[in-house]
Amino acid sequence: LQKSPDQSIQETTDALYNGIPVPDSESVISSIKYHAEFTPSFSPEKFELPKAYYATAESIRDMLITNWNATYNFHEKMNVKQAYYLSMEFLQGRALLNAIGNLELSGAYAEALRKLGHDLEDVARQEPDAALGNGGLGRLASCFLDSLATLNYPAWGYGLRYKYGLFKQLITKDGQEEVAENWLEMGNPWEVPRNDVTYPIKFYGEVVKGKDGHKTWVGGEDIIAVAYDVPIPGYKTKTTINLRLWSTKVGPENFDLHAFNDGNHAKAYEALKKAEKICYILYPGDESLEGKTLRLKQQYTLCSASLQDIIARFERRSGESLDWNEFPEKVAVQMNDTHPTLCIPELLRILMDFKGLEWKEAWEITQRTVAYTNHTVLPEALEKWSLNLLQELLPRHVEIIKMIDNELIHTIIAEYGTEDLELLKEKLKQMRVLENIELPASILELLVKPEEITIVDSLEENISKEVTELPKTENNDVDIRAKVTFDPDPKLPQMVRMANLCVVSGHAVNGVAEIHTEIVKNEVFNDFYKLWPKKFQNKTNGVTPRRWLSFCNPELSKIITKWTRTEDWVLNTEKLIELKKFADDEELQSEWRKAKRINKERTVSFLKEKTGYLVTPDAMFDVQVKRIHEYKRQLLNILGIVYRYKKMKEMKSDERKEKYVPRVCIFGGKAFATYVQAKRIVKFITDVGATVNHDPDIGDLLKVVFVPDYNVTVAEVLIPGSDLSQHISTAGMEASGTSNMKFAMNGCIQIGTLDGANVEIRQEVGEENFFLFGAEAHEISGLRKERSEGKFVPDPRFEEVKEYVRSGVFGRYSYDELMGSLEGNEGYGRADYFLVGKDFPAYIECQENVDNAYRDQNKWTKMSILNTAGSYKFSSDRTIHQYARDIWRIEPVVLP
Ligand code: B1N
Repeated sequence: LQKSPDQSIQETTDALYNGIPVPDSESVISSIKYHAEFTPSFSPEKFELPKAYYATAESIRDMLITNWNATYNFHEKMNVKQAYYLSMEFLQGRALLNAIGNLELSGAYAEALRKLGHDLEDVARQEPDAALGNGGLGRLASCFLDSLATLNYPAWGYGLRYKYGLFKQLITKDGQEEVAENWLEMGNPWEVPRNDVTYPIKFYGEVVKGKDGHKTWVGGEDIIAVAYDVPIPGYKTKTTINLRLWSTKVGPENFDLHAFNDGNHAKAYEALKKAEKICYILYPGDESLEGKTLRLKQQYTLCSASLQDIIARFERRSGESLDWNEFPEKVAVQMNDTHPTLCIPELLRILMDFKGLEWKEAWEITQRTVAYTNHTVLPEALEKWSLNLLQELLPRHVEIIKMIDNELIHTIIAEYGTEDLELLKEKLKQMRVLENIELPASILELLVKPEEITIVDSLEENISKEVTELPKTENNDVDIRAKVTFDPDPKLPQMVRMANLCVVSGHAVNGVAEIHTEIVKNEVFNDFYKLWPKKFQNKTNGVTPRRWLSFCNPELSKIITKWTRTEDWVLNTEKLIELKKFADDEELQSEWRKAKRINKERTVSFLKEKTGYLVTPDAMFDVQVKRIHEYKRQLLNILGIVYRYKKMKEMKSDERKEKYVPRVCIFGGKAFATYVQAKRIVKFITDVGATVNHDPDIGDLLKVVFVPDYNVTVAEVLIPGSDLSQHISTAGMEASGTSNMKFAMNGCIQIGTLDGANVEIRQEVGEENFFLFGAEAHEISGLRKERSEGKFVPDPRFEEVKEYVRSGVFGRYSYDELMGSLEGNEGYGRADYFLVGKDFPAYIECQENVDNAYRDQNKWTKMSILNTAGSYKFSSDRTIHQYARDIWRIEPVVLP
């Protein structure tokens, strides 16, 4: 080794610090060589893959840590307000090329590795995906981190370090199979274990009240949360923020040495196992309710550890001048959906039980600190936890949640008055945090005349006292009691509604696309919207243009830079609008098509490798990739394909070639393991592929490919290489969608419904550059009603396609159940709840328009260019600026 590692790192980082963008490849080489030699997890043989990857990653990590430290120290010194993004999911994908790209070191690293006998791309392919998330919600969190760092905002992410991320999907003859993926197996070069950053976490136990009235939560199970930091580099900036992921362990006192000495090893390790289990695995449900104790323990671990950490930092930074009322001026906590709701009672608990604040003060501080993002209106995805389970696991938090519920009840009574008790009762029932639980006694006291009933205890005592304990008198307070209270239905569980808790406690509530926010305000949380209209805001999602255009599509990026005459679009996507001017330019069009062709060829090799199918890049690539869910309507897509296939089969060869544009229909996505209907859809798609792809009549006119194990890395290949992308959810059900934005950026044209961010994408790219079809959100409930009353008359083409499937052309696996779910037939599914039948005719007609448009390649290319141009709005930089300004009230801090 020519140079000491310190020397070479210093030179590389000095170069960065002094604004010299490209350190020479020699210093990169010595840094890589150093790690190849001294990174202990590899045997000192030849410099081969995957060792070359780990050494390269470690060398980049050194630079990230230098910048991370500089950022941390500067934020600490400036003591500015900081935002914390709490999320149960971060879907980071691979980090190497992203970090190299953000540091603008692609050239130096490519050259250094070449000299060492490797190709940078090959080296990068060694990295496993960090899949600590299910889909859009987790990926959004990761895009936000990239934007926060890039825009120099003082902000951190907090999450959990799952040992196993999202399962790996295998596609077999039986459909989807799930396998655990151990992404940490070879070590994770991107994390820094902070063995000194630990916090105690408690479960179970009981609440005791001291003589002074002070509450303490004692006993139970104690574990320790330990921090793992992942540096997140910004693009073209030194700012490197932190993603702090918690893992769990137990202290030495929990190892039962006596049991071990007695030979009872299972007992000796019991506590250890329990603690480790918490961060073992990501819950693979996407928009489904999974009321398991382990999930609740995960949520609480995230909330408790993060809040303790945030509070410790606040205290340290405040020093002598500590003032808790200043807390919301220094801290903004964003809850990514309701999964981190427990940070509300946790913050209150710490403030009251440890910092000695009174309820009123603590409640006000909490409200000014936290804000909530809603990501779904599907009723089955709105989290509720059983009160009994919460009571057992977190008894002190239940007391606090009851106090919040109590505050809310007061607000509701103040709003609706006591004139119309029926109305009041209804509103209480719908809006309370606690579901199916009698009103607290203190509330009743408010409602009946004070001289008739006297209750002496304090507020906090009363809230747990049940109404039934009240003395019954003969006069009309009994009446009132009967009118406003209700006996909890013993057959129904008593629940805590997490979304209501978030809406009451947060100073801001936001939806993730305009149409979604309207539904949140006017339907799902309408009662709350009427109470606090100013709380509700829209923050349309976005995606990072670094990962999702610049790095994943270098071919197109070069062209964009050439025609906008600047690289600035990577930081300022409004520059993309510039492309509009040249949408008809033949030279640009020809370059644009060439880039698409190269990307499609990359997809061809990828599909060959992953599925064995060899497809032609001459065909239109028509892609639907997202989690498999009935509301996303992969079933509509595949039935459209089946209909097309049937029609093709009915034609003569010449006629067929005349009428249809060759297509490769690509699907990808994972189904929740216990979501039977979603798994049937996967199986159905692969069965259709197996028939169609081997049909000699059809040849290259139609291919149907299911890409196994769809993840961030797969998306980075498929999105740049597709022509058409499908976003066809039942209107009103997809909160936003974010892949629609990625496809638009990469010049793919969409076929879609007026749902989620599609509405805004269509507005920006222009109606004529978007294939729209289907029922609109405001029509859906009427259509469902019509359906359930048996008034819906299906289009004959829909009947025809179902009949064709049932006839057994694609085999006979479970198709009765699948097709049956589309009937207004009680026996199966939900009587086409997602309105596939209603939208089917409009969909297949719209697909004919797509074919016609594609035949005119100049027109299509123009549409493609205008999609990229119109995608400027969907940068997560824009979204993050809006959160920073409207919700968090934080300012960028540029490092000197
Ligand atoms: O969040 C994305 C949106 O773009 C999508 O439209 C939306 O479907 C997605 C429970 C969820 N909503 N809810 C979830 C994820 C995991 C889980 O355990 C619910 N994911 C979304 C980003 O806004």
